[in-house]
Amino acid sequence: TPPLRPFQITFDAATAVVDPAGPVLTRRMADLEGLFRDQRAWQELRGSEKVVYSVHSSPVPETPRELPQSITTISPGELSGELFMTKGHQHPDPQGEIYLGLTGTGGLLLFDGAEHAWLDMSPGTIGYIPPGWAHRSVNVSADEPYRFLAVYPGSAGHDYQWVLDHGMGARAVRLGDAFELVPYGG
Ligand code: PAN
Ligand code: ZN
Repeated sequence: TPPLRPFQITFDAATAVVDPAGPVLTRRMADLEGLFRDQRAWQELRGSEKVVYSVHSSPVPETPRELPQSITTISPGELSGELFMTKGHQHPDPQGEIYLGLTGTGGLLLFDGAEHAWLDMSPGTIGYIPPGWAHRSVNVSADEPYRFLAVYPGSAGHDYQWVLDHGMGARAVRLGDAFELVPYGG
């Protein structure tokens, strides 16, 4: 592929439309196997058409030295109290990443294999993900989508099995009008 020329990308924070557009990914319950605490409830809903989250990417490719970007939108919702979330992953080539909150309220759960961390995210917040920290995003609002922009090194890669093997250190669970973090296994 020829080197990229400088170009402009516009996005609409209200709709997640990226122009020019790259790949769009849609995640439903069926795509989230083994991630929610209540596996029985997940089984019952695995055929659901409801979109848990979507990812709109720009056309910048995931290749070394490039800086791809994507906008993730997580629907409001929960499964047996556990808030709607992304799968979460580790970058096999440990490199940093930044998230910028666009709309709604959410959280960035990070886990380095021993310790977890939580960053509150809202419009204007930059969440910094240091190299070596697995990361998952959560929508903490009961009625509004949570949307953020991610910028990451094109050679970082995405390891989803790591989260299935190691967990994320904690889970975000609804508690009245708010939420709490509970131990991953509990
Ligand atoms: C983000 C994530 C995006 C979707 O662009 O890929 O929010 O989450 P999952 O990839 O965990 O399904 C990012 O962190 N890229 O590196
Ligand atoms: Zn990432």
